[in-house]
Amino acid sequence: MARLVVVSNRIADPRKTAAGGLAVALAEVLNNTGGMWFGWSGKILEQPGESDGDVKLQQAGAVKLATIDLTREDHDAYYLGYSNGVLWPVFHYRLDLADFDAGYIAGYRRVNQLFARKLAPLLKDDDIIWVQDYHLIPLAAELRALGCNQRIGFFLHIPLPPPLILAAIPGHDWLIRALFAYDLAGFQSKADHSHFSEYVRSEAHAQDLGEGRWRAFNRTLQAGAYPIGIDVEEFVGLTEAPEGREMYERMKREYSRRKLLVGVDRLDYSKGLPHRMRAFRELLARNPETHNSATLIQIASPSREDVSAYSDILHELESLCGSINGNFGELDWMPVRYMHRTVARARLPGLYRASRVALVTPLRDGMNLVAKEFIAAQDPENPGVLVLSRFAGAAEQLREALLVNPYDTEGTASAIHLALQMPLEERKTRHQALMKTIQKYDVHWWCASFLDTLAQARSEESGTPWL
Ligand code: ADQ
Repeated sequence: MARLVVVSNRIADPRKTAAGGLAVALAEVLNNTGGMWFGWSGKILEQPGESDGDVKLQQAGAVKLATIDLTREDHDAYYLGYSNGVLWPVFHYRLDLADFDAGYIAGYRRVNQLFARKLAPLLKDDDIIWVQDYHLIPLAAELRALGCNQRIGFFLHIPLPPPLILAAIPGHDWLIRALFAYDLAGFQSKADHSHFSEYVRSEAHAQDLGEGRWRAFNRTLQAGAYPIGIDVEEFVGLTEAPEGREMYERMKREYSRRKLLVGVDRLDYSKGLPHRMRAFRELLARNPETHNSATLIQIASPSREDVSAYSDILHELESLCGSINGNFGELDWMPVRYMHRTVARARLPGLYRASRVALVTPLRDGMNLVAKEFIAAQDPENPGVLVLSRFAGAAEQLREALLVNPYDTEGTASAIHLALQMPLEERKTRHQALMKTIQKYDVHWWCASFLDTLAQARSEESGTPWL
């Protein structure tokens, strides 16, 4: 079996349970193949001119962890600038939030070259390389330029927008050309995959070879949709573990007279948090019987606080929660409990299970794993209801959720109302169907289906005509 090498911006130590489903699933494959995980250490070198340093190698069970440090200048241009100031907003359809500073792309290219330079000497000829996410789109092209001929796959965890949005990025043609250095490019949804197909057909004049294969820039690329899942078994296990149970009991005790609604997100403008609050406010305004009987717990973990669009969303959310509580709250009831923090992973399932409704209403999301975790944590005999944005990748699979348009405040409020009142039988039927889907398409399916295709996919040419 060939060795798997995973490359991502940050790496997670697979021995730590806090690492989450993706790290656990990747660790499993990495373990089986004695693989390696390569990425940024998270450390920033403050002194200008400090060397880009050596690769730090660490053994975590059968898996080798290889990390490098970044200089402040590189980190700011590559990570804050190009990755999170250009690619993240544009790929989430937010051209208004993109900052096309010309210096960023040079930093992005520099760090991808650095990754390639540090990784290449560690590779064996028959390794299979799997690159994760938007930070590293040109990595395969940089590796090819150094003579690496291994099979290389790429998976995009965030959405890919339609061609006319993508084309707003100066240098968009360079980015997509760089994708052709891979043997396989995977997307979260059929919609994202079809945006890719439309782009390469219309902008790159690629030849359609059928079944997701494209020919352009003297290369052949296989593309497809590989929706990511969660480790359902692991999550059900966490629900039944002492910490999960304890959290569940506590929430049930605390909210015994009320129905709980829950939202769990990174504090990111793509997650539609202010829109969600406005829909909840509408629910309270239109349905007086919900006063005193429904409480929304919103947990938003701090994220990318040194990018300015993120501090704006924080203030907007705080002010909306404050005004809802101010206008509707009673001495013994606060409609919204908002917490700006991360909840320990072991406690999330208890919170999900104690909630009657989950609000997963992003304006755009590659997939959204919270939706799947909520389903996995429910009691099948008395399950809660998932209110899900049609603009989350997960909506393509989770058809039995209550699908909403988060921009439609009244429509979302009505769906929340419906969810709060849904009879047990309907809740059970919907939950059964949703559970079946997340079990079938779990994280192990995701890993295996991507890697099986990658093992078959091979571009017919090597060389580097695209750089
Ligand atoms: P994210 O945007 O980070 O990921 P998501 O999939 O919703 O989004 O969540 C990732 C994980 O973080 C989940 O396991 C969740 O439980 C956890 N999490 C989120 N907020 C938390 C909080 N406040 N406290 C504790 N844990 C929290 C990107 C894409 C997604 C895609 C994933 C995986 O944006 O669309 O689903 O990658 O591909």
